[in-house]
Amino acid sequence: MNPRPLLLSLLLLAAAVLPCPGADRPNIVFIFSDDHSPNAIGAYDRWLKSVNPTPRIDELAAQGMLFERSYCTNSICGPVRAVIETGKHSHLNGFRQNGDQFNWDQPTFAKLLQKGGYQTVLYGKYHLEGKPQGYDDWKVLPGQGLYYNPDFITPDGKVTIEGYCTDIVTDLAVDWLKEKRDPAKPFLLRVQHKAPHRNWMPAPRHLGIYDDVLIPEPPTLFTKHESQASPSRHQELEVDRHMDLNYDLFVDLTADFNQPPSQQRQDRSAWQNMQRMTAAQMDAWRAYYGPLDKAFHEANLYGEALVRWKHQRYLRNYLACVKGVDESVGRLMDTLKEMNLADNTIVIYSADQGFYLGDRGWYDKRWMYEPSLEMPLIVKWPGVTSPGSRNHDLVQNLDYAETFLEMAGVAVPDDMQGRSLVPLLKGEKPKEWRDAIYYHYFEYPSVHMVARQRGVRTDRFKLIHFYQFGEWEFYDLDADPQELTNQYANPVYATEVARLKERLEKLKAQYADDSDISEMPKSWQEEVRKPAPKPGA
Ligand code: SGN
Ligand code: CA
Repeated sequence: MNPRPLLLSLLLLAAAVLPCPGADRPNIVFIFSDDHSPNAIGAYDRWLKSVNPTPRIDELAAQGMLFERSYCTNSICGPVRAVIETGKHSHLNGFRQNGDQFNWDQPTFAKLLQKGGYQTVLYGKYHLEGKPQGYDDWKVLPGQGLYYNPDFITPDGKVTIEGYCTDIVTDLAVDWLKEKRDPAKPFLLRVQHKAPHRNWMPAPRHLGIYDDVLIPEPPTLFTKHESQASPSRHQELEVDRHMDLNYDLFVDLTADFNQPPSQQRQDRSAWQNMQRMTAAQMDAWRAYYGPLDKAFHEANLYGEALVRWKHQRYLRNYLACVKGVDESVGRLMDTLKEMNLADNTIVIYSADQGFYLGDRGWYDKRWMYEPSLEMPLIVKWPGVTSPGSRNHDLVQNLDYAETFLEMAGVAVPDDMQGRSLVPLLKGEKPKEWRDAIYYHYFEYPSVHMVARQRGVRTDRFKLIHFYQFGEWEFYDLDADPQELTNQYANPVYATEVARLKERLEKLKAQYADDSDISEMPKSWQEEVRKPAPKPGA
């Protein structure tokens, strides 16, 4: 037998199954911000659209695919990121809540990409603690990171970089693209912003950019949560009762930053950020906020008028932070074009979860209600995603690792729990795409006091179980997209409620979530109101 044809077929087979080492595999730029609600992205066409908050992200959406039903698995920073690294739910990857320590020794998609011949780089906020593995270069913010003149942890130790965090992280990425990458290899470049996370501190050049605009209010700013389970009324994230004028909105903060604030505030981010400002940065802040504070004190507001004023100030600051992120996306796209990389580079924009921008009267996230369950997701893949397309399938951060691997032609491990989005990006509608997503939030009691919850969401219905309290909620999202009327006890929905309960059990089994849910809430006094640690302790 002539061995030639056999050899040829073996070579062809190898070429089909092994990732090809050439530079023709697509590069991936993954831009990930923190707490950026789809409501604050123009392309999502929601209630803040008139403000035109994100012209450059909208440009990305016009060139790629926008996911309308993109949801997180556990609406809080570290856990969402751990799921992205591993393609596994929180109960399996071990990072259930902020403050947990990510086990970097477990398999991650970045390690697999690296093995598959990709250069892998991570800059900015990661919030997983520990030394990142799977990255050729990394510079990450410790913990939440700071907006002004932040520290970075690097393979060579800690460095402080002067400037505004969003700009610095973008500079690191642009510099890597221009000066450091190996042009012979495809790459994964992760650009991860702190913005627009609390405390919403804009760059000096963006202070006041929305002062001439009356920011729209969400329709649920004054919702009372009357039909909801009790946890909705016993949280600590209301614009009215919990958003602090001084700490969150900087009223009078610029006037006395040289005086140590109360012990409780010293270890919190706003004060640390103020302390770090250069004289020029602080002057810009005083010049901007000083006159506004004076006018605020003179107006002597209370009740609903005060809530409305806080909401305006909150969103002006938040959207000014978003502006920095939007400019970053623009700079990265411009750089790729300038370097002739745009045609072979996939650009992804996403954020770790949604955020309440006054929706339901709240700020922050954590709940399974839509404003915090959602994650923005926009993907431009030249030659693959149809420009300006919109996908309506149920997708999650659980799918990202698998997606990156398939994009790079690297095999997806069997124990990852999500599904690659590549077919969806190609415009295909795979048979048996998931018809429900599973959610489990663990961090309670903790800051903002949002109860543990888990649940299931289908196209049309949502069931939430506040299991420590034995309470349930059920929504018909078609009839009630704002989730204002809990239909759990309504006999009209009894069959659907029973069906979703069953679905929840099946998902629990499918994802092997055997978390102990019998744990009862610990006392607020004992767990949350512990004295603040001493600075430096
Ligand atoms: C900090 C914030 C909270 C926020 C958590 C989690 N307080 O504790 O408002 O919910 O982080 O955010 S702050 O005083 O630091 O602003 S996450 O996005 O990192 O999960
Ligand atoms: Ca976050």
